[in-house]
Amino acid sequence: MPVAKPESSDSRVIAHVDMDCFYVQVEQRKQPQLRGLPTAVVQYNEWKGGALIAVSYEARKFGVKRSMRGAEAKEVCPQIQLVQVPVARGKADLNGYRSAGSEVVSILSRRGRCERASIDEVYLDLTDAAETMLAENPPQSLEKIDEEALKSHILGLNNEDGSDIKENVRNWINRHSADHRDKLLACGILIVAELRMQVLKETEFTCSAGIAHNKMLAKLASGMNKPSQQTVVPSSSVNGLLNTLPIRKMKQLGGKLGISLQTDMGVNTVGDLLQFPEEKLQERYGVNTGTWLWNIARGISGEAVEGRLLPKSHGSGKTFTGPRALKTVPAVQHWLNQLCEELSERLCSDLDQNKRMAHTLTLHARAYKSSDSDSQKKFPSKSCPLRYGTAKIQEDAFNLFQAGLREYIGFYGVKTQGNHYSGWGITSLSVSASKIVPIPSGTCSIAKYFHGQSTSHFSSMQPLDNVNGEAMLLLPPGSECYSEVNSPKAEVDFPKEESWTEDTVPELDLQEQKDLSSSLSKTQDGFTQDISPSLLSACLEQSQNKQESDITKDEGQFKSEYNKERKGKRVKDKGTPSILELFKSYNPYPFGSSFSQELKKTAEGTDARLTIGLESKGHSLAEQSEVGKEKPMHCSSSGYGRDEGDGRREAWSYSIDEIDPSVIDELPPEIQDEIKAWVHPHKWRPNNTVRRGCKISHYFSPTKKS
Ligand code: DCP
Repeated sequence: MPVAKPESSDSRVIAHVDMDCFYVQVEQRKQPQLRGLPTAVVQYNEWKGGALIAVSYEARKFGVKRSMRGAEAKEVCPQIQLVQVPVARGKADLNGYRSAGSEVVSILSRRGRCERASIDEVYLDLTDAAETMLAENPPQSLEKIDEEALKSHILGLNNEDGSDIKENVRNWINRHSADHRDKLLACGILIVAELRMQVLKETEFTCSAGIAHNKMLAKLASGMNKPSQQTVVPSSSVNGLLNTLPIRKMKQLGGKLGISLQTDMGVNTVGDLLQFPEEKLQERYGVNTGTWLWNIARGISGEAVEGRLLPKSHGSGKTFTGPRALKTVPAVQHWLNQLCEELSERLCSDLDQNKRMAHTLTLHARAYKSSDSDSQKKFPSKSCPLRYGTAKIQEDAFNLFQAGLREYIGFYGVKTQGNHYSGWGITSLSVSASKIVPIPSGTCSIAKYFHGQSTSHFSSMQPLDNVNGEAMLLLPPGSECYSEVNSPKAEVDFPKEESWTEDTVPELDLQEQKDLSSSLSKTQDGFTQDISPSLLSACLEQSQNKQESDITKDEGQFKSEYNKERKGKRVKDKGTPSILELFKSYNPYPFGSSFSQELKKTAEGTDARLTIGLESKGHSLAEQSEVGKEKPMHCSSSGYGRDEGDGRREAWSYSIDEIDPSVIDELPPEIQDEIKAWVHPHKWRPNNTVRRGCKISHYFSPTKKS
């Protein structure tokens, strides 16, 4: 459900930048001979020339639409150039488009806080830049206003008297009598025009933009004048813009809520909402949604630009329409393996490049049953904690699928029909990784120790109440299953996610992505405490050699970002993040074993020890270890599945004196505090006996040699 957020300030300058016919532009950059020609990108599916997923503006003039297939487009525009989307693993490969989007983001983010909303859309908060310009270099002081800015469309600016449009825009920008908010927007016009020209210069792509005082209005405006133009919404023209706007066109009102407003309240345009007092809307839709509706009718939206250059989730999906529907379990498994392989690759590169880890794996599918009275039943989406490593993701995704299928066709259906066609078909499959959070810098080094070890799953997520019992039966032991079908979050309409690879079918894919992201992304809550170094190892395997230098290079920057983030969150966090928590999440023994940690301090101080060990079958290995001996301890793994049998784990035990204080700096700040608190009053002696400059990982080496 939408949530009303108070307007943080009514003098913000927000831009929404949307690339024009984005995939077409990317393909035209690769093949410059296509520039200026009617062109469309078709998806990977040769049936009737493939479905169009992006159409150039030249082709649109001929009536070519995204809903068409290639053959149909040729009928209305015989000279159309059809370019097939790149293909990998038998499906669309969107990596090229994704990185082209990143090029644009890196330029746009130079002038203000930047939120990447999808593969080709960005929000910018330009308030500071506009305030600075107004204070130091206001438009009136400029010798020349750039042509691109003069081409802006300013809503409410009357051009009907035949006067020179550009001259009107120039006057509007230069008005001395304008209020502060309009003056800021005038600066926004100049800044956005400049950014768009810079994008064109550096990437060869054109884009369009909306400039307003909030995200909602900026987004509405960006699509009003395309391609390669910008539209401005001064506050005086908000009512005019919203009055006639069909209610379902508003973000978050395309679904059930919009339908209810139309059918139950007779609201067809946003303006129609104005007649209802806030209390009435709250009565009908709840306090939050009621207030939100009351606000949007007046163009009020407090939603902040998030300052996020990276996607909130990664996903990989494919559609199997018509005769391509998957009708056997092995066929589904084959495709799931492909999708998971791609997802895993992306997760690893995200970890490698951005030091971020995802925590939740979700499987979505669309299905039909050929003979069923319950044909409306949806294939349930299923989630579980995400384990890194392609094989593990494949295994878990397949188990999620089986859980979903069992729920969809019934327990006995699955049992008796096995792999044979049994009247069901899968028309789309997707896997996604969400709850992506940055990893604190210290764990990079720690993670190296865990390289190659088997993993269990890790997650801070608590199972939902409505976990499906049957589904649980099919999940790997130790995995929780989260059913998203009944999740209240599923109704929230979220912007499409950036990092999707989908073999697209125009009529459903983006909406599906939105639906999916809505059910997943809302839970993203910044930092979590359950850092699981072993998860990292699966990816670190892939870039082991490179990693050493990368980590060293990035740690400083990452640490400073982490510290910055933590500063804001510390007060809010429930409980104190703890190194103990950190190690608790590394639990390779879901059954019968658990982690134990202890810090043994003695009054004398020199015997103080940091011990991190594993308990097995009720015995703490740390306890078995003779305090003072540094011999690593081992026990057998009883982890599930393919991890069985490879497990030998160690306990670590150090005298406080042996720990180089400098390595503590590698840990997240609250853990540093905690360790220092342990040591104090035992006294922390910086010039102790230890080797300075070694890494925290040294202390986790199974063959510690001091
Ligand atoms: N896309 C897709 N499947 C869809 C819709 C879009 O694969 N059903 C891809 C192709 C588009 C890109 O996403 O180029 C961005 O989508 P937009 O909706 O922003 O549309 P375009 O950028 O193509 O055109 P416009 O200039 O109208 O924004």
